[in-house]
Amino acid sequence: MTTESLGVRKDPEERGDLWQLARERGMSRRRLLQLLTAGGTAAVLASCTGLPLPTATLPAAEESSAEAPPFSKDPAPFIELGGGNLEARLENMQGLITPSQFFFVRNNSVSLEVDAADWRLSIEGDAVANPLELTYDDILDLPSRTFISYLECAGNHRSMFDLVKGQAAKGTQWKTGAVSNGVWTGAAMRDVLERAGITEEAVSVLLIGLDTDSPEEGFRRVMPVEKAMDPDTLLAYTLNGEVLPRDHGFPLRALAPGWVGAANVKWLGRIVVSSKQLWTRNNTTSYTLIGDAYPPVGEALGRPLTTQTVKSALALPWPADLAAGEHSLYGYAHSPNGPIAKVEWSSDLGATWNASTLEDPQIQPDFEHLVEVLSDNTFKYSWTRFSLTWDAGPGEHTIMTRATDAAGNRQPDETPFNEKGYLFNQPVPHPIRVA
Ligand SMILES: Nc1nc2c(c(=O)[nH]1)N[C@H]1C(S)=C(S)[C@@H](COP(=O)(O)O)O[C@H]1N2
Ligand SMILES: [Mo]
Repeated sequence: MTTESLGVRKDPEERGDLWQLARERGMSRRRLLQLLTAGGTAAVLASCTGLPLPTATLPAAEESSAEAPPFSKDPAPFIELGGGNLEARLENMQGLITPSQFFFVRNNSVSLEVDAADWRLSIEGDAVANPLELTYDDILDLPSRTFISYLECAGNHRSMFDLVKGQAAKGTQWKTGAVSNGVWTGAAMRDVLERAGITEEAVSVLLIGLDTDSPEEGFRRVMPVEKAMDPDTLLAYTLNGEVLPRDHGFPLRALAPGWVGAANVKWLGRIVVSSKQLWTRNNTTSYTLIGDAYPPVGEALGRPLTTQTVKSALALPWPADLAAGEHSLYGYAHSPNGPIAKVEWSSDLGATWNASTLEDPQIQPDFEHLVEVLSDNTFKYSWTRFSLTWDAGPGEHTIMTRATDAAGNRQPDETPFNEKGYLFNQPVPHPIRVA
């Protein structure tokens, strides 16, 4: 995949490409982000074009109303499931990248409002020699990486335990929209851990969010040191080229490509590096596979989740209503183990399977400019868009899709039940009514 195949480059000013314009005018990424945070696009353009600048330093604390709304984005385009959850409608996504306004949200409490000027990230624990406190600017000053990654809640497809297997699992009844695909920029978590003098004794890295209303003080999730030190595990501060939205963890979140959504801690405030295996609610009773198929590990009631599994879904409403005749249907497939090799589809509940077409990574024009700052692993963690052609006759139908990744992992015929309904990945029979 080369950048040429992604489309013709236009003049950055003409296509409103802030990042490239800023780069051409010699503006540092740090300055760009400061301006974006403080005054949005207008502030960056003013600075690039030499117009008088709004007095923009770091964000002035917004006047906080008595009760902050649970989300900063408009919930209208989403399926609202109650609590802190906004389920994405895959049919809203017209290309590879999920625009922020359609990106799913999963909060155990509410979207926090954090002032970057007061915010600090502390790195502490018995397995760091040099505990640190970093400011937002310190993080922006570190070398950055940019790539596309999907982010999926471990509970995505949970309602299928009930709808498909007739055995309901506890938790938010997501259908297929607790997943989205974004372009992320951040510092490598590894660089920060190394600055703090991480020692050879390190075993567990505990990430703690600033949420105070979540079931335990700060949303916390333990990551093994190997994943924390993976160069692609980020402390992310932009999504789709814009300052990380409040709903997605401003000013800083963890991005753990391929791992369960819960590992991607938002509004990150503390990192504790420990020489012992740590256990908290979120790797003992939550975000843990509990059931007959999953013998308990350590202090957990089952097997703590790590990576997601290979999955696919159609980008259609549930149920979908179509007119009779030939249709091109689209969907998305993803795996934590590299690219998708094939997606098959079945209109007879899996008796026979047909090949679907894997689309080239189509970056929508709005996001094309970001590709220029991308690297070798630009698409490594991206989902894949696929299409199939179906001749729809009147009546009630289902279409199932089944993905196989490059490592040969295929969606299984059966996902064993687990109490909290994580990682359902057997093919989903998508209901379609044809009139
Ligand atoms: N601080 C904090 N981080 C969090 C959560 C949370 O409730 N609080 N939810 C987690 C879960 S369960 C998921 S699936 C992802 C969702 O990320 P998104 O809302 O940006 O899509 O965030 C994770 N990070
Ligand atoms: Mo999640």
